[in-house]
Amino acid sequence: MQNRIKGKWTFITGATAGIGKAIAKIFADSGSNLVINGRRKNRLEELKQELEKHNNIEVALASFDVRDREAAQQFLNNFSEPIDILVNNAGLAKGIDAIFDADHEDWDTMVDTNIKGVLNMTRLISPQMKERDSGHIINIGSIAGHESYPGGSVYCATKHAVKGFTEATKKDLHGTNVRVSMVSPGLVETEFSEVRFKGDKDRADEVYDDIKPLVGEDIAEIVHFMANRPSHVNIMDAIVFPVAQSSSTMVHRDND
Ligand code: NDP
Ligand code: 8X3
Repeated sequence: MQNRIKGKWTFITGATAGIGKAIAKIFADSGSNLVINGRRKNRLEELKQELEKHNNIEVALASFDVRDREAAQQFLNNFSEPIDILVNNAGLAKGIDAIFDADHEDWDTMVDTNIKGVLNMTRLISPQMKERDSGHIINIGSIAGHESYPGGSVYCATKHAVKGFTEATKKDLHGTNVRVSMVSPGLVETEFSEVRFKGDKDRADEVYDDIKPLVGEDIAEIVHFMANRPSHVNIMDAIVFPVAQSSSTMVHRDND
């Protein structure tokens, strides 16, 4: 298959774990230079070493919180390479409480990261893409952006926002050659559930008990496929389940 990614610069938010880290690896294997973002700088440094050892690419570290618009702006002011592909992946769920019990701080964290983080990065990077009349913005949405489930009110709302934002961004860039896409996964075994259940590993493991969930690489391959299409091909969205899942709430366990 033709490699259209080699030599490009790909900016991946949330590359310290899970789906983002898997995207970094697969893009590095295709020879894309990378900007890897996340708050845990030590993890970014380890990943940079690993990626540069096995691939002939440049890797830049962007250790900032995507909620921090000034930090993002400052990084980009000092970064002179053009960003060809922006993967807005950083995101999280906090808690699984019903709306009448949910925690305000959890809401703020989800809304500020999953919505405003994506807005911040897109606002900062899309002008250079528009100016060059080329580029690709790929947002990681969720099945929670297509349907809703109890206990997911705010998380689902943020991912519905990502869907709306992705579609509106495509329309804002109508008539240019900048592509805008989204991937909407179901259950992927990453650190996601540990973060949602605030470090309760047993509860997190239960989410993936008795099923074969997706893994980060499954989603990374789809992001890579989207980015590697010919420049006239714009995939808008891909909903991806493990075969054992048929909706947010329909999950077939081996012992069912
Ligand atoms: P992980 O918890 O494994 O990874 C989340 C990544 O996001 C980490 O690298 C984390 O880095 C980063 N991140 C979180 N908050 C911030 C922030 N404020 N600023 C910068 N980086 C941040 O989860 P996943 O890999 O599963 O999640 C990736 C995306 O996929 C999310 O948007 C999630 O909503 C979405 N998704 C996940 C699904 C799943 O079942 N796992 C299904 C559908 C969608 P650090 O902590 O170092 O900042
Ligand atoms: C993460 C998948 O089903 O927990 O977006 O909302 S789910």
